[in-house]
Amino acid sequence: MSSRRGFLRNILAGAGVVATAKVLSAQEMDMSHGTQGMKMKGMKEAERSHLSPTLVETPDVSQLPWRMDRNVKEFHLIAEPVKQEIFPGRVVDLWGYNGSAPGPTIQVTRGDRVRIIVDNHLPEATSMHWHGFEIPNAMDGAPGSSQDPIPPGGRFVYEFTLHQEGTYFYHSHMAMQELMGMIGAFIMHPKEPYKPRADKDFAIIMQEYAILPNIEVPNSMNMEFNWLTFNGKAGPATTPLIVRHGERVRIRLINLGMDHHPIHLHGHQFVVTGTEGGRQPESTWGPGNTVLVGVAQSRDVEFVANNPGDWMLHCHLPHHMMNQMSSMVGPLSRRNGMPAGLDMERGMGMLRQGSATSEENGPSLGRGMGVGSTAEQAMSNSPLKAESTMQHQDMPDMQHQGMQLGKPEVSKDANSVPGFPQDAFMEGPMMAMDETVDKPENFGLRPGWSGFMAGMMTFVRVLPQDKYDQIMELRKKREGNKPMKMDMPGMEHKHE
Ligand SMILES: [Cu+2]
Repeated sequence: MSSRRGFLRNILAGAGVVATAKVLSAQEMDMSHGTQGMKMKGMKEAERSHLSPTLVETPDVSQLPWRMDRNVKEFHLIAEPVKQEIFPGRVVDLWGYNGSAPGPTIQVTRGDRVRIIVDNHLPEATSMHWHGFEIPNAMDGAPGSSQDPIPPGGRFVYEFTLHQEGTYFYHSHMAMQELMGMIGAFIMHPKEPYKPRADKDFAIIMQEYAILPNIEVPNSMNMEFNWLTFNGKAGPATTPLIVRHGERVRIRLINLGMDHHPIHLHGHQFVVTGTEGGRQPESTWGPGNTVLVGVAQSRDVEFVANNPGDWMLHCHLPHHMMNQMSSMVGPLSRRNGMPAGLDMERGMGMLRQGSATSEENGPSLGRGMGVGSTAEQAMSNSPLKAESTMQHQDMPDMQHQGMQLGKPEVSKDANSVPGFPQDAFMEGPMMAMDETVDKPENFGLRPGWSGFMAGMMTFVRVLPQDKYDQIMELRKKREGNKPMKMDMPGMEHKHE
């Protein structure tokens, strides 16, 4: 141990100070640090952009800056507890890197010599695995077999040369820590762009958490996930992917959790051009619109955005298109005749007091010992009380921060239909929060759109030039208004 520490100290002494806290946009990285950037000074931007691959955007996740130490690209990752706002007002305690879960995105170019300093600010040991990397065994980050775990307060410095290309990721190799959020994208660019070149390149990391009402910490043992995220956000808090009509788009989908996710794109056919093992030969490309991204896998899809509009991109597992679902939500929403024995609010996961796992609440929230609630009852509908019309005014308690609370449309005889309601109170005007999630990328979406977005959902917005420019203009303004480092709170105090 002590000899390793000494060895590390030497490396660090040579390395000097680590990366500065500035967050760079993809464009800035291209200009200031891109491997191609130096020798192309003086070239017109348009010419240059055809020679280097498009930098990857990870909406809602920052880019990890680096510094050059002679010929080594040096990054600094800090494993630490983070507060992640996965949904407006829903701040949860996760574990991640440099202030977020997932951690910041790393982008390198094939052939790069890379050094990554990993500090452990967690209260327990961790490890850092480079998923799919063909690197020396000692750098693999497999705890116990290739190295000792990094103790709390400890540091390990990884260094290797990369000869691969593709959508890779880094993650803690401690199983339960993975379920606390500890993953980040690691993109290895080819030296020259693939043909046809992608005009836009995005990465999305999928994660799931079981976080019961009134609780801020995920239950990493629970298999009933009720918060599903793209890049650390549940819809409608996800940030749409903005593309120009006619552009070629690549989306890199990364999954590290307990579930597999069939990701579906509306309005287009795509081809799968890459896996977690890198680029796929073109002979394997066939059209599709849904790709199953299994655990520990990545999938690259590409398509030409030839169909203008705001197109949903989402996991197609119905329960993964929901937020905070706790139990049989639809039938629960009855004032009397609740199959699981509780009222509508609690059934929807809005627990105002008490523990979600208490004897009273647990079974009805679907968190019993494997048996249903003792209050479970037959599914046939009981007649509604005369004054109860399932309308807004009957739910005086249903005031929730940021929601617009429009009325759902239900037919007069709704209550005579077995199974009603299913989505009436879970999707639609009641759940809309357009203003709360307002941001440049959402500009111009249809009013009320947010009431229908939940869980692993976002948009690919295929826009005509003028609307595209409008959003880029708004984005520029927003970025001008706030200091860049705000995006990366974990970095602020960690570097001196
Ligand atoms: Cu899914």
